[in-house]
Amino acid sequence: MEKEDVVDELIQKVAEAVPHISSGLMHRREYVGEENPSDEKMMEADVWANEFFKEKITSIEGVGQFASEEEHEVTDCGEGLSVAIDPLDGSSNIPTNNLVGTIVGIYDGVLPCSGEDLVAAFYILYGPLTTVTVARNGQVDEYVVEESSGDEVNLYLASEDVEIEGKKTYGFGGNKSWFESFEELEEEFSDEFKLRYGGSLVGDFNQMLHHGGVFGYPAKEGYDNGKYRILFEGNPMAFIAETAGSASSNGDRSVLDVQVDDIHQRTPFFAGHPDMVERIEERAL
Ligand code: AHM
Ligand code: MG
Repeated sequence: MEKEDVVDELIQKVAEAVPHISSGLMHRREYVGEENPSDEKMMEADVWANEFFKEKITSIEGVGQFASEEEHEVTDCGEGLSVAIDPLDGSSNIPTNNLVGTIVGIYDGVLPCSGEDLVAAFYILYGPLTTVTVARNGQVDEYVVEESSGDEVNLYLASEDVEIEGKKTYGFGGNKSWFESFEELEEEFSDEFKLRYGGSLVGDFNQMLHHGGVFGYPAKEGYDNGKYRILFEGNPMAFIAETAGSASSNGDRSVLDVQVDDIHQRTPFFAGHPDMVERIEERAL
């Protein structure tokens, strides 16, 4: 199968899972007493969504590897592209019914590999509308997912060739443990820009994508490499940001340029207007 067709099928298969995932969250909001490879508590919904997506994705012809934020090892499943997924990003938002998402990176390389090997990336946002935001072939498009009959869904193109414009909002995670230099920078930003922060990478990034500005999660005390996992979160979102005409950074250079040696490697993460990202690079680290 051509790589383009594999990407198409991945988007379609993950979107088809949306009604099942949305309706299944209600009864899976308890923590299961286990930790994921990043030593974070797993909710029943995390485990269940991972299994569901894994089955769908590994059965696609043209997918060669599958890796998940919720699994220690990479699964080999044939020949072809490598898929890295954060099945439920922001799952700590589920009990309060705030935004969550699913993030998918599609790499043409053997995992772990760097963001330069990404051929496409997309995220699902489970919001008032469920949307799929896709970056590929130099363009970002946003689709609304609508359930149709049986297991099928329709994807309606809502915004074509989305570009990140302007500097309206800012938002940064991890505020209890920021380093002093970052606190100073945040104070400056709070005088100039409007704060929007919801505790979900997908939700917060999506807001920045539409309003313009910057979103990030810096290195902080106890987390010298930040919180986000580069393969499942940092790279796909950086790829979407850069494809939408803005910048990404780990505080020093584009997230996509960072060498990745470990499946669960973390990274500081910033994405948004190039001027704002540049100010972070100058001051924060
Ligand atoms: P998760 O994928 O395990 O849910 O973790 C990532 C989430 C992001 O969506 C969000 O930006 C961040 O963790 C919030 O972190 P914190 O709880 O430190 O504010
Ligand atoms: Mg996540």
